[in-house]
Amino acid sequence: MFRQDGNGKVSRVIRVGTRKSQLARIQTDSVAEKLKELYPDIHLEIGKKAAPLSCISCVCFRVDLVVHSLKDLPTTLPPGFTIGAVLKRENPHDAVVLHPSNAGKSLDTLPENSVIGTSSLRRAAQLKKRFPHLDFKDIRGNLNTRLKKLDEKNDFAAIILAAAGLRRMGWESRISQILEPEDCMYAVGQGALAVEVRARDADILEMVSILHDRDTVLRCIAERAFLRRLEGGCSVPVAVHTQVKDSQLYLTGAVYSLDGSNSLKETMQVSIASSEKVDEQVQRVGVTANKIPGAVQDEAEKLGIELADLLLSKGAKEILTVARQLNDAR
Ligand code: DPM
Repeated sequence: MFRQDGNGKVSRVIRVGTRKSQLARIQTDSVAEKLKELYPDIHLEIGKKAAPLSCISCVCFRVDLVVHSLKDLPTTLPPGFTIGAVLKRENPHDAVVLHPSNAGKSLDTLPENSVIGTSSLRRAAQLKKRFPHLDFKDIRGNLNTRLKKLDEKNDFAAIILAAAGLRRMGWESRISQILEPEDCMYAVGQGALAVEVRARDADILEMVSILHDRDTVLRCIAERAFLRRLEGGCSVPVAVHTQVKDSQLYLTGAVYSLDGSNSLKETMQVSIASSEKVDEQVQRVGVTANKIPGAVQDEAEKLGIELADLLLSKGAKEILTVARQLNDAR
């Protein structure tokens, strides 16, 4: 679709889908702004209609791309869709947001039986083990709702949220503590934004691919391959930590029982020294990154699979099956 302005200048119209929440709008706007800077001649139309995952097939508002938090995207996308860009990861760690009455405290120094709000099995499992004096309760709703529930009631002493989401919302000043991997490892894909497009829209795919950040893509391919091999969805107690250093990609992955008493954690690494071989159109764990050498992406994917296989050989399947059953029965 094209659009003509008052001076007769023609520009391509790119339709961008978004969701209602403030975080979704902020994330969509930030990617739209980047695209606008890189391609001044396009006209971006940001849809008001809600566009859930892969609603880009909806005829009602046929959008060209949708911005998501990568951690909310399944490791296998519905046929016809792909992640055309994974943007440079922000702080991937979890953060503690305290009730104002607890200012100055940390998870360590909060009183016995203080209630911590999170509905993430991954966070609860790790933190229960590490901070046994604390209680954990579900807290639901979008970020605005959660912060309101924390501040305006006395139900929670603190809540745990992703640092990246807090920063995007402009609430960085509420972060009292960033959780280090020793306390709590993050979720697969956490802190990275993803642009979902139609796999066959070659023009759009090419347009957004410039947004890819190489290190983030490789880390997230490894993390997603790990999660997929474990057959974990977005709501299993699985956590990761990745690093790129001296052309090596390091992946630490772990699985937990719901109370964290039982866990498996291992680290593996692989060389990702650059190779010149250009990639064809291949999707790996839902990601298409044509400009990043395919051989290196393959290494990242293999790393995730091999680490998962190592944990599976040590009993990861049993831990996750029990966790899933107990959680479903709650
Ligand atoms: C997923 C989880 C949560 C979100 C599970 C997990 C947290 C749910 C909760 C898969 N998606 O992390 O173990 O706290 O009850 C979500 C957030 C962001 C993306 C908010 C958050 C923003 C950060 C980002 C919800 N999805 O985790 O605080 O882009 O990574």
